[in-house]
Amino acid sequence: MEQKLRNLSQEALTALGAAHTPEELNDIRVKYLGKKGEVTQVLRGMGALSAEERPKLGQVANEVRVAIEKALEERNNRVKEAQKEKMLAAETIDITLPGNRFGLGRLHPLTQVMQEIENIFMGLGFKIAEGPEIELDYYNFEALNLPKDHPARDMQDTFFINPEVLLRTHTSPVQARTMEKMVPQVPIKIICPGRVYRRDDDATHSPMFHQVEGLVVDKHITFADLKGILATFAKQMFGPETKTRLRPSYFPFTEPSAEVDISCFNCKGSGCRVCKGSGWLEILGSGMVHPRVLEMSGYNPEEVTGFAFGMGVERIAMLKYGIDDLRLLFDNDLRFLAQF
Ligand code: 2U9
Repeated sequence: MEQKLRNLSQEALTALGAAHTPEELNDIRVKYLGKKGEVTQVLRGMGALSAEERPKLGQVANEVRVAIEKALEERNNRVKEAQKEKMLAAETIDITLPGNRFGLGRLHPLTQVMQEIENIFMGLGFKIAEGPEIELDYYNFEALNLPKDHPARDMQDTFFINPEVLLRTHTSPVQARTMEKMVPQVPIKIICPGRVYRRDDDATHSPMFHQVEGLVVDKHITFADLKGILATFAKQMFGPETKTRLRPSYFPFTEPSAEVDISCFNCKGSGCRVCKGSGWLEILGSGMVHPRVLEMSGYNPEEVTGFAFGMGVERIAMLKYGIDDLRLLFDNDLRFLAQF
């Protein structure tokens, strides 16, 4: 019986050495020291022993019990400690690691160019005027000297919503509305930035694009004012060395009309890839407001005159940044946009 106790003790201590969880430890405690445990069973069997054998064996049994209990406690402490260490290791936060940076957003290149144009004209005393993108045929065409049967309407392929309502093909209706609202007051000195729509879609045309148009109406406004303002704009937008040249042109809402070219900012006029060898780049259209247009909104063309101009923002952005396909501006590919 004594040998059996010693064997059990050895067995229990070996099992404890291999236990790694509180559950395993508890199972071992129950197996050897529980009410029906193996050591307990041996102790119960002691009644059958003789009076001489009993104290001796009692002592051994007690030693075995104490040894197992002690080993249990020690192992329990070790297991708890190991679990705590494992938890701490798993929960470690290295506060010296660099954080995850948020990518900084930026303005779309078109917005940047638009704001640059707006700032230049605001610096020259212009106010910003805005109007609806869904427009009446009247303000988009009629009030701009483009009656229904006018052949010049063919110049713009229009998205009509119904025969009287359309997506504006230029921001000119904003100027027409402003004149109608202001008449007979002068001066008017506004720029009209915004989206416009035309049925056109290729590497240099988009069905939606952006314009900035301008209008000045006052007494004694001449072609020299037009030239001075637009030359100043060109220098501020493309650099102080920029030269301007005017070429005769035709628009139904201006007379006379002129296209404005700037000296190529890339080759300074000697001819290169950007200006296709000519030394000049077309940047906008302009002209003196047609007397009929002034009359349509109630101004007397004998008393006031005006000049107007218009530019495509995408074209300006493409020239300025050397972009060769307009569609890049609308694809929203961050690899492209992040370059500006
Ligand atoms: C009113 C009177 C006159 C606006 C003008 C242009 C010339 C012009 C084009 C440039 C490139 C449009 O984006 S584009 O295709 N525009 O050339 N626009 S004069 O003239 C006006 C406007 C409103 C009441």
